[in-house]
This record gives sequence, structure tokens and C-alpha cells, in this order.
Amino acid sequence: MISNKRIKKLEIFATEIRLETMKAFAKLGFGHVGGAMSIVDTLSVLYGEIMKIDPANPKWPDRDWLVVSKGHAGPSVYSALAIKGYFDKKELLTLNMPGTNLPSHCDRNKTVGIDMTTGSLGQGISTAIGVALGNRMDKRDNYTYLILGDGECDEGQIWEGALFAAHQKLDNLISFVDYNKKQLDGMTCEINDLGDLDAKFHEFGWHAQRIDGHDIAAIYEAIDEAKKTKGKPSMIVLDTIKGKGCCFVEEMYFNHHITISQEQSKRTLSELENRYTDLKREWEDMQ
Ligand SMILES: Cc1ncc(C[n+]2csc(CCOP(=O)(O)OP(=O)(O)O)c2C)c(N)n1
Repeated sequence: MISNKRIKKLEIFATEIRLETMKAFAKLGFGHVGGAMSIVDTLSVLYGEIMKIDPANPKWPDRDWLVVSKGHAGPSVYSALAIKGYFDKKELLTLNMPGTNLPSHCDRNKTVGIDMTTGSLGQGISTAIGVALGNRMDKRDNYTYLILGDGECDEGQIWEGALFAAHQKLDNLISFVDYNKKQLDGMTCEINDLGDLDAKFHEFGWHAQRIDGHDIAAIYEAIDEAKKTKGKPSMIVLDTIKGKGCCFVEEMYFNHHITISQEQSKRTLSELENRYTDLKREWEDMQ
């Protein structure tokens, strides 16, 4: 079980990721805010507690890997990387600008700490499987983590990959679906209903769990259970809210790629700063 202190630390980390990401989006004036925010709590648990990484040695061959297949969530991954010390936080404000190392979608050739280039939906499952298989062949004691979008699960490649990972008994692959119920142009259930997603992965031969994707302790425990599962890849379906943590984004129906007014950014940055201060105070009270 994860202690309350460690949970609090991860809540602070998650809020800092949201804050830094929102600052970068606000400077740019637009971006994929919804899907970047819904995955932040999982990024906090992965980078804050779970992943075996060394920011000073980003290409360490024995590290754990993260493939963010929904590559448009790059901006929140960059914030997690900068806070962990992979590069200077100031760089975050160059998001998606000419000459930047931080493009709107993840690019392993541009950004220190990004393990796989993504953006063409569906492909990340195949590359993550390749990484996990390769690491197993090399007898490395590490995990590959994979983040998929729910709309992305409309891609046939996801299900080809799901079959193959189970066939290969890839228990060093731990995957998430960010089930925020929305995709680019509407509700996932109206465009191509995914139904009971964890049951589907279970039928494909995966160890499948479904949890609240904003509950830090639940995310931690689900990963722990996945690591204990032998002979099968793991899927953790995350029930999430698109835009989580930024009120004005949560309130929008279409919040996939949005423009951000000065008033909206001012309001949401002040909400996030207040949350950050409150959490820090709670943390100090726990000492
Ligand atoms: C192969 C492919 N088709 C279409 C797109 C355009 N596109 C970018 S994001 C997106 C919606 C993705 O929805 P979802 O996976 O649910 O992401 P989230 O809601 O978490 O942002 C689409 C269709 C793409 N990037 N790749």
C-alpha cells in the first residue's frame, strides 16, 4: 500500500504538471488541452514513483520506457520531464514554436526523455510491443508502459497489437487507456462505441483492470497488481475527465484542441496555483 505522504507528494507533482502545462498552452494560445490534462495523474504516478529512470542518463538501456501513443498529449509529458530534471523548465514555454525541442506531438529525436515518436494514432501499441519484446530478448529487467486514447482504440492496429502481445505473453508491457469518453469530434460512444473496454482486453488475453484515472492510490495499486501478473500483458482502463483540473476546459463540450483566451488562462492558472499552495500546506502539516 502506498502511504498518505507519498500520495500527497504525487498530488503535488500532478498539480505542478498541470500548472506548467497550462502556462505553456497559455503562452501559445491554443493546444490539445483536454487530452493532455486527462492523463496527468497517471504521468505523476509513473514519473514520480514507478518508473526506473535516470534523468541524467535518459538513454540508459535498462530504464523503463514510456510510449505515449496519443502523442498529442506531449505537452503534459514535457512538463513531467522538465520537473524531473531532464531539461530546464524554461524550455516548456517554447512549446510548439518555431525551432522548439517540444513539438505538439512527441518526437524522440527532438525531446530529451521522450522514448518514442508518436502522433499517428494506433502505431504506439506496435512500437511499444517491439520495445518490450526487444528488452525481453536482451534479458533486461524493465517494463514498457504505453498510454492509448479511447478514440484511438477505434484503430484496427490496436486490436492486432492486443492479440500479438497476449500471444507473446508480454508481461513486461503495462498499458493504459485514457477513457475520457471523448475524441476529436465528439463522444466516443456516439462515434464508435467501445463498450466494456476492460472486458474486451480480458477476452484478448490481457490482465485487465478498470479504475478511477484521477485517483493516485488506485493508479499506483493497479500498476503494482499489473507487475505481479505473470504471463500476460496488462491493461489498466482509466476512467478520466477530458480537461481534468482546468475548470473552463472540463466545462466545454468540444475540448480536444482549443484556443485559450487571456481571461481563461488567468482564471485557470490562479485556480491551479491555489491548489498547489493548499497541497503544499497539507504536505507540511503531515511532516
Ligand atoms: C491515424 C490518425 N488518424 C487521425 C488522427 C487525428 N486525431 C488526432 S487526435 C484524435 C482523437 C483522439 O481521441 P482520443 O484517442 O480519445 O484522445 P484524447 O481524447 O485522449 O485526446 C484524432 C482523430 C491522428 N492523429 N492519427
